[in-house]
Amino acid sequence: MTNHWVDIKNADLVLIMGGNAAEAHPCGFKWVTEAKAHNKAKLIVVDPRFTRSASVADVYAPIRPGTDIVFLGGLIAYLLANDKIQREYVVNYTDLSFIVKDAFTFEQGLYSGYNADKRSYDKSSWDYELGDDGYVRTDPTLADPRCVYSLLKQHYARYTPDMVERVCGTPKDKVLHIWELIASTAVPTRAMTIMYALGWTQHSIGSQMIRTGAMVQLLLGNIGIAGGGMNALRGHSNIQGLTDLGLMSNLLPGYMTLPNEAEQDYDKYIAARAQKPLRPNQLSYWQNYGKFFVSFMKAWWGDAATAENHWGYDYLPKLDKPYDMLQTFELMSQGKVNGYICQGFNPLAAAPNKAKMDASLAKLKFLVIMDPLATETSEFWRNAGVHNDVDPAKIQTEVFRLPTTCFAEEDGSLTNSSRWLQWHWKGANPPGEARSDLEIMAGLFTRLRKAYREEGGAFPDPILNLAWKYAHADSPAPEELAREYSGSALKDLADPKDSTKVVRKAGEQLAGFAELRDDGSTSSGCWIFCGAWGPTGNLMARRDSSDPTGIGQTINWAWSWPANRRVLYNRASCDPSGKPFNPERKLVGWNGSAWGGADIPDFKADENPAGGMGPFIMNPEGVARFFARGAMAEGPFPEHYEPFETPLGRNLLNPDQPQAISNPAARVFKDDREAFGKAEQFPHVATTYRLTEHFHYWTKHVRLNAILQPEQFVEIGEALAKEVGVENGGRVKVSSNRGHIVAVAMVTKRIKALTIDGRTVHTVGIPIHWGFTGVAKAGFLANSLTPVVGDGNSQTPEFKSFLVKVEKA
Ligand SMILES: Nc1nc2c(c(=O)[nH]1)N[C@H]1C(S)=C(S)[C@@H](COP(=O)(O)OP(=O)(O)OC[C@H]3O[C@@H](n4cnc5c(=O)[nH]c(N)nc54)[C@H](O)[C@@H]3O)O[C@H]1N2
Ligand SMILES: Nc1nc2c(c(=O)[nH]1)N[C@H]1C(S)=C(S)[C@@H](COP(=O)(O)OP(=O)(O)OC[C@H]3O[C@@H](n4cnc5c(=O)[nH]c(N)nc54)[C@H](O)[C@@H]3O)O[C@H]1N2
Ligand SMILES: [Mo]
Repeated sequence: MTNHWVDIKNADLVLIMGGNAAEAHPCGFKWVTEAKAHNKAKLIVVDPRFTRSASVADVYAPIRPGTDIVFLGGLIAYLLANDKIQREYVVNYTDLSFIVKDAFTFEQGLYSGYNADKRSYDKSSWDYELGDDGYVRTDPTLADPRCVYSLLKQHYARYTPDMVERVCGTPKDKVLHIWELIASTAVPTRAMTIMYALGWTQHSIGSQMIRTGAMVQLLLGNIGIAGGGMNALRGHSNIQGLTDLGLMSNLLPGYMTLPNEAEQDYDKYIAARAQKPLRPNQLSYWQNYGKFFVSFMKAWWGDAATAENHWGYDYLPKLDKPYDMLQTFELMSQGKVNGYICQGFNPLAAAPNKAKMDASLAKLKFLVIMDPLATETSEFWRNAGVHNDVDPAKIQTEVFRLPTTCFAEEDGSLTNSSRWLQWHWKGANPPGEARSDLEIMAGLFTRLRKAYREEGGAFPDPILNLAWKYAHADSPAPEELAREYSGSALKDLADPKDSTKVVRKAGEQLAGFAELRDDGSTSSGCWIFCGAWGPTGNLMARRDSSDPTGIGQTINWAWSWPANRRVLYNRASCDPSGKPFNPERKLVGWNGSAWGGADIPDFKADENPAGGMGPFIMNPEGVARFFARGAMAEGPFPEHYEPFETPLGRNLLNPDQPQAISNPAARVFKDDREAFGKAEQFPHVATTYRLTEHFHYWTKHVRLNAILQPEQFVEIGEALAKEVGVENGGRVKVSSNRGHIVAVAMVTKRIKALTIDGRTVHTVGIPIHWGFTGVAKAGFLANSLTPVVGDGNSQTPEFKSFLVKVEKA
C-alpha cells in the first residue's frame, strides 16, 4: 500500500477493482465502512462477479476477466479529453512534460525493438530525450508532439467507450457513470483510493493493469494524499514482509536486486543502481544504494566482508535467469532438479496445472516438507495419475516431513499491507515434535557448515564465513534477528560535520537508514527496516493508538517502513510551495524552515520548496512516470493484450497483428504453450477465487470451517445452467485442456453472461479451497484446470482468466 488501512476512512470515493476486500480482507474492509458512514464516501466495485464487496457498493459493474486495461485506458482517455486532471499536480509532479526519443514507436500492439524469436524487447528507444546539459528535455506547455502528455493522449485515443463495451462486456452507460464519479476526484479537496489484489495481479498482464490504475491516480492527483493511493491488499499475514526481506528469487532485502551474470564487476553493479539525477536539483535517493548494500553485506558476512573483497560481492550468486516458481517447476519437469525444500508452501494445490506438478514432483529424488499440516504436496503420490499417466506405484521420491510451529506459537513481527511491522507474542506452545522454522533452518545451516568444514566443497567461503552471532547457534531468538535486520554501529560513528563528536557508539542500534555508511562501519540486514529496533528499543511493539489530528495517523502504533512513514510520497499532498492541497487532511507542510505535520515527510526535512525538488525522490527524475522507460517487460505504456486463453481469439485493439493477441513479452515454456486450449472446445471464461470461510488449503483441516464450506462448488449463471441442463445443487464436470474437476453447481444471479464483441460469453466462478487432505470432502484441486503462464514482469500465474467447458456430471 502507498497509504495504510486506517487512512481509507479519509477517502471520498473507494474503487475496489481487482479484489474482493469484504471477503478476503474483512477486517481491513471496516475502513471502507467508516469512509461510507463518516465521510459520505461512495463505493464502486468492478468485478466479473457480484461479490460480497459488490453487495454493499453504491455502483457495481461487471467486467470480463483480464480486460481491465481497456476499462482504465478508456478512463485515461476520458480524463484527458475532458480535462479532468489535477493540472498543477501533473505538470509539476509527473513526467507529462518530458520529451521522448524519436526512435520510440508503437504500431499495431508492438513497441519499437521487438524480437519475436526471443519474445522480448530491446528497450533502448524507450527513454527520454536528453539535452546537452545531460538532463531530460521538457516542454512545460505540454504542446510538443513528442512529450509524454501527447504520446499518452495518442496511445489511449483508441480506447473509446464503445471499445470498452465490446472488449470488457461492461454496458457503456455503466462505464460512463463510473468514469464521471471517478473524475470528480480531480479536484484537490476530493480523494479516491484504489483497493486491488489478485483480480489485477493474476494475469499475464497483471503488473500493467496495476500501472494503469496508478496512472489514473496520478492524473487525478490522488497519490501521496490522505484518502488516496494505490493500495495493494496483501495476502498472507506476512507476505509484505516476505518481499521486503527479498525472498523473491531476484531480490535482496529492501528491494535491492541480485546481480545478473553480466555483472561480475562490483563498481558497475553499484553504479547501475545508484543513478544520477535526470533533472536539476533532484535527490535520486537510490544514490545511497552503496550504503544500504554494504551495510547488508556486513550483516550477512560480518568481519569477512571487507573493502578489499568488495564486501563479499563474489559470495552472491549472479543470476542467469529468474528462478521463480514457474521456472523452478519447469526445470523439475525436465528432470533437472534432484531435491526440493518446501517451507510453508503447498505447491501441488497452489501452482497451476496439477498434472505438470504431479509429473514434476515424481521426478525428484527427495522432497522436504516444513509444515504444521499434512498437505497435498506432502502426499502428492497418493493422488498422482488423475490427469496424466504417472503411476503412483512407481514414484521413487523420498518425502521428509518436518513439523513446524505456526505464527501463533512463536514471537516475532508480521508486516501487514500498510507496511507496519507489528510485534506479536506467542499464544501457545507447539504440540508434539514441532519446531519453529527458525530452529529448523538454523539446524540445517549449522550441519551444512560442519560438513563443509570437515569435508570441504566447491566454494565453501560464503558458508564458512557467514556471520552467525546468535547466543544459541541452533536456535536464534526472534529478537536477535529483529535487531540484526534493523541494524547497528560496528564502530564509533563520528558526526560527518564534526569528526570530534561521536553520534553512535560501537554496538548501539541505529535510529534509521540515514545513519548507514558504505565504509563497513554500519550493519543492517534490511535497510528499509532500519530503526524498527532503534536505540530506544523495539518500536514494533508499540501500541499507542492516539491520533492527534483525527485523520488516522497513529504514528506511535507499531512501526511503519520506511522511517515510520505512513503515507508514501506525502510531499505530493502539497503544492509546489509546500502548502497542503487540502488543509482539512494535512499530512505534511512547509513552515518556512522545515517540513512537518501528521506524518514523517517523504522528503528532505529541511529542503526549501523553492529549489524545485520533486516529491518522487526514488526516481532519478524526481517525478512520477507515466512513461515507464525500460522498467516494464512489455512497454512504457500499458496496452491491452488478451489472456493466453482468450474467448475471442484476437485482440480487438490490434486486430491485424497476430503477435500482439496476448502479451508478446510473457515467457511461455514450450509444453505449456501446447497445453493451452481454444475457445472452440472450451468456450467459457473461468476465474478462481477465495471465500471468507476458508483460508487457502489449511482450513479444510478444521472441522468448523469444513462444516461451513464442505466441498468444491462452482458458480455459474442461470443462462449457462440452462444450456448445460443442470439445476442448483446438481453436479457438473468442468474441464480445461489440462484436466477436469467435478463439483456442485451453484446456479446464481450473481454471475451474468456478458456480450463480448457481439457474442455471448459465460463466466464460471471456481473457489480454490478444497483438495484431498483434511476433514472437508475430498475431491479435485481447482488448479487441475489452470494454465502455466505468468505475468511478464512478476511471473504471477494467470489464475484469473482461462477457458473451460462445463457439462452435466
Ligand atoms: N478468507 C480468506 N481471506 C484471504 C485468503 C483466503 O484464502 N481466505 N487469502 C489471502 C491471500 S494469500 C490473498 S493473495 C488475498 C487475495 O485477495 P483477493 O484478490 O481480493 O481475492 P480473490 O478472491 O482471489 O480475487 C478477488 C476478485 O477478483 C475478481 N477478478 C477476477 N478476475 C478479474 C479481472 O480481470 N478484473 C477484475 N476487476 N476483477 C477480477 C474475482 O472475481 C474476485 O472477486 O486474500 C487473502 N485473504
Ligand atoms: N487457481 C488459483 N491458485 C492460486 C491462487 C488463486 O487465486 N487461484 N492464489 C495464489 C495465492 S495468492 C497464494 S498466496 C497461494 C497460496 O498457496 P500456499 O501458500 O502454498 O498455501 P497455504 O495453504 O496458504 O499455505 C501453505 C502451508 O503453510 C503452512 N504454514 C502455516 N504456518 C506456517 C509456519 O509458521 N511455518 C511453516 N513452515 N508452514 C506454515 C500451512 O499449514 C500450509 O500447508 O495460492 C496461489 N494459488
Ligand atoms: Mo496470496
